[in-house]
Amino acid sequence: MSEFQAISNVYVSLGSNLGDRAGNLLLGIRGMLDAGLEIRRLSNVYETQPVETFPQPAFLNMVAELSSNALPPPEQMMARLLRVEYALGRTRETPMAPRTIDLDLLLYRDDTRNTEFLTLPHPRFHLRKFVLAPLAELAPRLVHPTLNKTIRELLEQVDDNSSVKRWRP
Ligand code: PH2
Ligand code: MG
Ligand code: MG
Repeated sequence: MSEFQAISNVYVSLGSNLGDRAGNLLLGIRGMLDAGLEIRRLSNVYETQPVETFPQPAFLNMVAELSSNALPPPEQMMARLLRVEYALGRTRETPMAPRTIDLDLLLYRDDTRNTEFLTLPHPRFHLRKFVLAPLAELAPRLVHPTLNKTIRELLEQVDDNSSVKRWRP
């Protein structure tokens, strides 16, 4: 195998706005590692204003880049992410309610899917500055598989004026 591997193009967004937000992000990362998902790089952490939802506490958001080593297929990967969420006390009684942890599969290489269980690429991430800003740190030149624009272009063009700031504890 080549020593120089291509960028894996598998990205997960992490978000928390309930309880110990930074601690929950760390537990989310730990949970993904324990679930056998190899994380290659992490973005910085951002404090972000809630969007597309009723008023609620500010989020901490970040993005993880996964290594393609031993990567499970997308559905299995989503199932593992849901298990990590559940283990960290995530409930789904009220849609869009504040959450201890949210793990969203943004991109799985160039795969596209549209089932009840999983849509790929994530159908709204290109509209969300809280995803595009951390993702652009890791992969500015990555091309969105269906929109055919780079992450940097999507961030420059996004119609989202919500506050997204580097988090400093
Ligand atoms: N997640 C949502 C809806 N709105 N807003 C911010 N700032 N961060 C999030 O992670 C987020 C959101 C649905 O999952
Ligand atoms: Mg989400
Ligand atoms: Mg989610």
